[in-house]
Amino acid sequence: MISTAPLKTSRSQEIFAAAQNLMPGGVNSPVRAFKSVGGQPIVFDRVKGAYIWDVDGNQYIDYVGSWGPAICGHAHPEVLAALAAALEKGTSFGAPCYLENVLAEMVIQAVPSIEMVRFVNSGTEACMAVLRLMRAYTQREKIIKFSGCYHGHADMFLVQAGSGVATLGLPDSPGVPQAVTRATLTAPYNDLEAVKALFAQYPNEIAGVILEPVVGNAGFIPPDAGFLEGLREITRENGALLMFDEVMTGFRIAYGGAQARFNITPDLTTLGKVIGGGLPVGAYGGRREIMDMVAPAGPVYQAGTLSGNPLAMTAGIKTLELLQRPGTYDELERITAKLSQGLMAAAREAGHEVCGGYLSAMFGMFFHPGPVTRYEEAKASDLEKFSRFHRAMLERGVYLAPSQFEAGFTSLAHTEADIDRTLEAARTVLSSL
Ligand code: KE4
Repeated sequence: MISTAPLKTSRSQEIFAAAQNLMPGGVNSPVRAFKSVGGQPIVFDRVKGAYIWDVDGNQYIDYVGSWGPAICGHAHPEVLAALAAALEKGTSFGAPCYLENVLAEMVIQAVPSIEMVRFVNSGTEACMAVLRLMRAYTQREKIIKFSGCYHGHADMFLVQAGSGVATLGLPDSPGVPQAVTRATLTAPYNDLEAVKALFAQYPNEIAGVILEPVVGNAGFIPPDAGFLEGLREITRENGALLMFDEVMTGFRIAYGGAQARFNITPDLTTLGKVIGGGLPVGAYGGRREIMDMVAPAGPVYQAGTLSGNPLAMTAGIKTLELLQRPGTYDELERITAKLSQGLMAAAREAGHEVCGGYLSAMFGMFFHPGPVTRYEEAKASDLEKFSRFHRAMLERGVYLAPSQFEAGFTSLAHTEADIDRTLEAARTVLSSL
């Protein structure tokens, strides 16, 4: 049954209260604590398809999708069946396994920039490793990232990062040595002149540029026309590398990622989320001459106990097989367009100034007259109104990402009826927000 206000959350409250004595903030990842939207964080019990249920039995239409992995719908029967079979053979080998070849070949065939790939266990690990590789290959130390972009929680990226860092207002987390962040330069997203200026200021010192080709960690912010092409040209002119962090956009914006959709070939790419089908997988890959530097083929060290484990490989393989089915991305684009356009129309009809949009199965909306082309503008949106919107939608059975500085995610399991029900709830909420 889809929830209606007010939510019964007594069991969530009980469990969350106990959790706060066991784990920092009661969570294992900050954004889950609802700090930026306020109100009682929800403790969940199970997921299936487009839905998620909390421990009080409330059902929600889920637009978080575990932050990206659930693009085929949660607990897809074919993924579960493949995992059940794989479980019979054990959970981890810590040794080469054929399934790693299978997923590696699928990723290499799908992603234009990847000639060779290394699997790790999270997006953070992938971004950490690829940065080490960029520095080793170029023998330069500085990197350029963009304010509001999030590349996991490794020290060198926690400079004007997005996602939970933005949510918590921790532009430079305590504990991050200045010596580390000194080599991290930042520019506003969509600002090519700022990037050119940094290269002019630090000639021959910048190993490369790392970015989310479509931003999902400052809210949803797509690249301006020419931005990605401009970065490709500037990095080439300066002997620097271009790295697309496609942990979120990979296999979501298109089967080949944002780089396929925008027809840009970066030197290196990171992946995560979808390629694990809900189990812990990250990956980095790119040109063979660069990847050949990674141990044990080359001197750049990186390792991981559970990297390439058979369960995660199995879930990833089955998920990509499902995504290869004809019409998948047309359907994702169609259902997401209806949702995104419907949400903004409902907001405008209720007199709210909003902007936003969607690309394939990723969407976002700011309470801001627009345009929002960079994090600085996103921060100027009406965050308080977003918090009220989020809570009211939750009480009507719609689970949106609990922060303005996140994106929304649809899946192949979201139906017309789910979208209609979401828009009906939005019209009710927005008319009295
Ligand atoms: P993980 O270490 O969380 O697997 O990946 C880090 C990462 C790297 N790059 C991009 C573009 C990402 O979006 C992420 C992680 N995304 C967040 C959601 N904005 C994960 C959710 C969370 O932190 O709980």
